[in-house]
Amino acid sequence: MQTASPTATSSRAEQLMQLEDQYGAHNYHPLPVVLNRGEGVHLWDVDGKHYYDFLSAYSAVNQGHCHPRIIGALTKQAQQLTLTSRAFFNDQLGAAEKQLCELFGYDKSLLMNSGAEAVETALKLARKWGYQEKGIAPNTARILVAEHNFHGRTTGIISFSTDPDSTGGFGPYMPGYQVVPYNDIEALEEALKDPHVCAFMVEPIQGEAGVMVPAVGYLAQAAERCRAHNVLFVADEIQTGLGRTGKLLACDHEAVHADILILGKALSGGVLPVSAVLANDKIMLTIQPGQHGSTFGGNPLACAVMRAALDVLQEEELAQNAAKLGELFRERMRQVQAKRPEVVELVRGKGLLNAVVIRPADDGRTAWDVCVTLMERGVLAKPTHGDIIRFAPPLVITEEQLHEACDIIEGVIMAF
Ligand code: IF1
Repeated sequence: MQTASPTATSSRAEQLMQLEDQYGAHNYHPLPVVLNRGEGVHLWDVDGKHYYDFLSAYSAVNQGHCHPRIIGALTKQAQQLTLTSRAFFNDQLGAAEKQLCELFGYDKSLLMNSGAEAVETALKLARKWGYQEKGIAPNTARILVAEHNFHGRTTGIISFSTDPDSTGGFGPYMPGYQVVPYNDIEALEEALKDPHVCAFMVEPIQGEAGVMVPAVGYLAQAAERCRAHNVLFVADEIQTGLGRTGKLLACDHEAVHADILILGKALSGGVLPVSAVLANDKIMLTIQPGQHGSTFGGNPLACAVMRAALDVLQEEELAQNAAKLGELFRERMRQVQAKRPEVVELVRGKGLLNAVVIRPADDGRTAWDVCVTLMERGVLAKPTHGDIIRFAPPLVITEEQLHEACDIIEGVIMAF
């Protein structure tokens, strides 16, 4: 694939960006590229320019854009039955729930739509369990979360965010949460002594915070400390799950089996919103009929898509590919760091969830400027928190495609 030459965005692209500016909320600041086609690791803009996708819609497109198996399942089911609501049974949900429970090793699953909805579901389950099983006094349950967490954008979830951009101006906040430092067992142990604590929810690797990988053993020790204090260990694997870090789940790197597992994003291969919460009966059955739900949760279309997305993940051995190519990517980036230590501060990640921290240039140019130049050269990535570029291509990427994209990234950094 020849690399794209730098070109100004066309009038068509400008026109489409202007539409969003005029008629859309300004809750994002996208890179100035207007996409209209995706296939595997490839994206094209309205002018036909090619890009390698190194964001994967924040790990929702692990199986690659428009995977034929998943699109096939979507179009077949879409012509048969898309939504019944849970007022009735349908012929897709039970089989989808079974596949989830057998693949991840839990008694039961509860299907929702967005990741935030699954996170809220997990928090409600943890509280219910705390009252009914742990005997915590009504309305006094507390949930521990990690500093620099990202679990979604609802008013409940941002109540325990430590990011001013996520919380500013949205108060008042939901009580019942306590923030503990990430990757700090002693601090967690201290907080766990509070008998009102029913759960500790954590990302196995903090994505939005900048791909913060905890010390080896942290997840296993945290889970063990939670068990010792009769507190639920809740893993938010919405971004790190489904092969992204080189294992089916990031928790698998430490053989941790979370009491409550939260999945989303690539659960549908990026085709439509599907999320899920998995737990064993003693937790899941604390919610009885009429106590939780959602209009689209567990709809037949989402179930058909999810089943195909999970099949693709396993049959194409995407976790294994992520492990192998992730090592290669970090090696390539460390070679660049060795050549330009004044530009590349550090490289970190696991599997194909990686980040390169860019030192701002003397003239004020930042990671954003690197991403704009990457875009012009045909690689799409987005900075987070100013100086960190997250690189997360679809897990279907080949070694040849990875090297081609690394050549582009190296070229941009060497010229930065
Ligand atoms: C945005 C971030 C990533 C997540 C984890 C729950 C959710 C997310 C670990 C909620 C969602 C998305 C949200 C999107 C950008 C992206 C993101 F930058 F916001 F933080 F990936 F890192 N748990 N992450 O990563 O899932 O409700 O979005 O389906 O809000 O800008 P959702």
